Amino acid sequence: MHLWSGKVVTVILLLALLLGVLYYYNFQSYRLVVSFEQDQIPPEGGSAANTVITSHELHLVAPNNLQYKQPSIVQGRTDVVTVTPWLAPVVWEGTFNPVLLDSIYTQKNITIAATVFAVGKYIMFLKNFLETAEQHFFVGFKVHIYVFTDRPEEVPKVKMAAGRQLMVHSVPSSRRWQEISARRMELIQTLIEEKLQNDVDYIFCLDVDSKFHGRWGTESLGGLVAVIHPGYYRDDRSKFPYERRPASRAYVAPGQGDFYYCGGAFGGLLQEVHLLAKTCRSNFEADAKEGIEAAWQEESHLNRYMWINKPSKVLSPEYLWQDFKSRNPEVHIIRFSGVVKNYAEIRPNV
Ligand code: UD2
Repeated sequence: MHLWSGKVVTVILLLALLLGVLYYYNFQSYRLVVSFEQDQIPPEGGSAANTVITSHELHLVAPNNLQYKQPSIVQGRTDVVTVTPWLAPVVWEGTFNPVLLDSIYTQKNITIAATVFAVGKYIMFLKNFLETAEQHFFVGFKVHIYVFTDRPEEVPKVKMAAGRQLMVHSVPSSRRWQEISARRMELIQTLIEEKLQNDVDYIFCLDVDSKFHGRWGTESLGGLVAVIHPGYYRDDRSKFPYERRPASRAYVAPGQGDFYYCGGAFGGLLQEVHLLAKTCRSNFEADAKEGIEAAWQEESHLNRYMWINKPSKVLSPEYLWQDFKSRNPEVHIIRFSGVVKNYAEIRPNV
């Protein structure tokens, strides 16, 4: 009898212990989620991929003493469209308040990565790119610039502000410019997987033969961010240089597609850009196995991707103009633009 009641007590104690463990486990996971949302600090060991969406994208907290111009919903830009049909903002000068946005994102303590490829003679563009990035690209924020080059010894020394860093990665050269340009997707995918997961919140992938002229900052942050190509934004989509062969994985059929986006600038949250790079790379490689190279290499694959996976923020051509074009009246400011270059002189092939 005594032995039997002892066993009952042991079973009850074990059950109580089990319930206690279960309760603690549930409570802990709840606490981690809630505390992260409140404090905007990732739970220890939590990857940026899990945490960024809740903190950086959905919860925008402004300092309560900030003074700024009253916003209006009846006055503003009327000469351009500022929202896509899927309700993503299209960023033009005059549609955002930089002081308000910077104060919101400063509190989040974010880090922004940028990738830039300078292979072969394209190294000549790097100095200007880096120097102007110091003046205009996310000034006052933590910025990590990743340079990919086959000439690491020729990377210029550019003085960078506190919190800004330059990382140089060696990559092989190629005899075809098309391959250099297209291989960027693979290298961006690998960089994110191997180096950036826990250090960076957002990433932008930019062409090196370009320079900054005006602010490119927190207004450009978003989940998946695309830039409208300056050469086609007034055209009918039948004129867009999409890949038109159905056999290619970059194919966009006549009558389809939203805008024509640049291959020279895109970005967003780390996990979104990872998915984009991985998908474009695998489609590019699958095409190559069948002897197909899309009309504009990875730019064609990016356009196909962005048609299916709508960007959550679209940057106007202010964010990638071309120096050989005169400025159109709706473009109030040129923030970043491609320099004029002699293709025959700088590319390894024509
Ligand atoms: C367009 C796109 C570019 C890419 C390409 C199609 C814009 C402004 N540019 O530009 O991003 O999608 O079409 O493949 O949207 N590079 C080197 N060394 C080379 C060749 C290229 O480093 O020998 C790198 C460099 O970072 C350069 C980028 O690849 O900025 C794109 O090459 P490009 O500028 O020659 O391509 P382009 O002008 O046809």
